[in-house]
Amino acid sequence: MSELKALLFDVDGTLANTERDGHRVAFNRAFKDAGLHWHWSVEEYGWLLQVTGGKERMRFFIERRNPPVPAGVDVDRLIIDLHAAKTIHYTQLLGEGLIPLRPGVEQLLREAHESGMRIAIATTTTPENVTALLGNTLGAGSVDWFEVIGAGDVVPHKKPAGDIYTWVMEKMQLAPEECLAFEDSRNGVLAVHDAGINAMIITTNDYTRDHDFNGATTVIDKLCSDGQGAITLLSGYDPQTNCIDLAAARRVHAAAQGLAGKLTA
Ligand code: XBP
Ligand code: MG
Repeated sequence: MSELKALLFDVDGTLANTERDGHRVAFNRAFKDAGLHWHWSVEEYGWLLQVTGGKERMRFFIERRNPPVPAGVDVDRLIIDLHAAKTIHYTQLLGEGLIPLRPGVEQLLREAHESGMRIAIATTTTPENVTALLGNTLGAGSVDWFEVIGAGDVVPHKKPAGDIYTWVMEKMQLAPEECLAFEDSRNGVLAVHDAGINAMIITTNDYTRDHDFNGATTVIDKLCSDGQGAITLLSGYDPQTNCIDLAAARRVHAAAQGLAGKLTA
């Protein structure tokens, strides 16, 4: 059996609930600044989340919803400019400190960092957004806890393709069976599997609760119990804990390899 050597984290929806009150709000501000009469409601944004990547999501919106686009505007240019403006709005929103990490995330990251467990990021979002989230929640310097940050356009195909996970593992010289991934969405599950990784913990959120998580090792509603209650196991292997720490992460990793219960301390 392969030993667990690294934890690979998705960002949006997994480390923090960034989509509804972060990315969505930033997109709407960018649309307004550009004089566009576009607005993404909470519900509409849930539908748009089927496409990962902000630029790709705007293109999908234009193609499928046919919103008013000023005459003579080059759509490719418009998307690039809107996305740049959106990134500025998003990082400003994070700077206001209104988007916290999800329960248990800081605890697990700190334990991993302090004990020398290798950690990395595998996300479709823009690199500046990752740095801003980590800096504004865990503090300046926390970005250095991560051996590799795989983000945004560094790979040609975003999730559900596995490219970003493959890119991260190549940089870290890791095999898929040495990794445990943390995701929150169906696109995340598909990306993790496409990269050949079997072990994964899903933490659901309001936008992803009803997704198909078939193939995930453990599906729970949060990493740790909080003021709202205990962890609920939604499907898969029961990590038998109220907080996913490194010991629980190792159990899930072992379970994914079909060796649940055989792991020695
Ligand atoms: C995250 C995304 C991203 C963000 C926006 O997906 O889909 O597109 O919504 O980021 P995942 P950018 O959590 O599966 O990585 O606008 O910076 O692309
Ligand atoms: Mg996500």
